[in-house]
Amino acid sequence: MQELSSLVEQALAEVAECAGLAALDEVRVRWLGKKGTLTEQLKSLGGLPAAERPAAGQRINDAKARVQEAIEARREALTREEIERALAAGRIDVTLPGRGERRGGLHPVTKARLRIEALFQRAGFDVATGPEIEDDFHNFEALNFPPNHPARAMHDTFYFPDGKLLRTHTSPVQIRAMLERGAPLAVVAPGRVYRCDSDMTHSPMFHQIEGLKVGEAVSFANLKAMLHGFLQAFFEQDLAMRLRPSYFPFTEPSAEVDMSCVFCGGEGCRTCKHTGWLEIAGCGMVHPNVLMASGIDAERYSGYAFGMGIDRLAMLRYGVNDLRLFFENDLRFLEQFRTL
Ligand code: 2U9
Repeated sequence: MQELSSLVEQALAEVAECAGLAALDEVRVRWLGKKGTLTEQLKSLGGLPAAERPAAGQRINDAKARVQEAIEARREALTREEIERALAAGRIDVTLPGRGERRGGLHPVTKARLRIEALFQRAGFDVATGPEIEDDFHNFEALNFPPNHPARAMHDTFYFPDGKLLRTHTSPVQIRAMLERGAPLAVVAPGRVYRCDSDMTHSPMFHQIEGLKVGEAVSFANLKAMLHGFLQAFFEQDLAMRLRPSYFPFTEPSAEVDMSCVFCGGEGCRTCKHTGWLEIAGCGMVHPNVLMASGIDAERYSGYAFGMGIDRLAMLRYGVNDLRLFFENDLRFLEQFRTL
């Protein structure tokens, strides 16, 4: 009896001293395991007189239960301590500043578009946008393309089964603007346009910006001055500009716009194919049929219009020699425009 209670005290002292779960388990095995000190006590019961065995067995089992209980309590305490330690070690200070993720940049075509828009806004133009899925009226008919006219074939249109189409130019935006706002009016319409055409220098989707000014004495001279001023501002250099007669169904007269080469200044180089000139835009006086289709009195009002490719303007301004670079989204290319 005396011996058992001193064994229990010794076991409890060892349990209390355990500093970790592994040590605690060693103590458990030493006292309560198959060959543990207290378990061995039960085995020695056989040496007692039969009358004493039940009481002695009871005392030994009580002793084992006390030690078992102490081990469980200690295990719980140690586990909690371990969790506390792990939490303290892994604590995240949410008030620390971030790691400085690098900021992204705008796509060069977007940069060019914003720059062009800002220049025209400064000259009194509003920026207008419209749907990329259009109908025949806004994309062709109102722009004086007669049905089955060969000029429609020039546009290599993507059609939907229901007769709708992907706009081949941003001109329908300006038809909508005239129908909604009437004259006088000055808008630029930037956006994606689509033509079923793809090679080294043509993408089936490209970006255009068109301008339209309608008013009471809008002249071809006004058009020429606006375009020349725009090109010099956009390229930030003195440029020569020339017009060559052309044909578009929606303008009359019509012209192609060339500017002196921004790379060689007109001397002749690879970019301008040794001509000294770069084709940069198309323009003309809005055809009276177009004004009338848009509800504008063509006797009272005249208008000029122009169109140019934003991708091409971006290539020339940023010195990009391959159109496809704009559509591949290769970060090694795009990162060079982060701060531009
Ligand atoms: C309305 C009336 C007239 C817009 C114009 C051009 C000439 C032109 C091309 C330039 C390069 C398209 O991107 S490109 O391939 N554009 O040559 N565009 S006049 O004339 C309009 C527009 C809207 C209501």
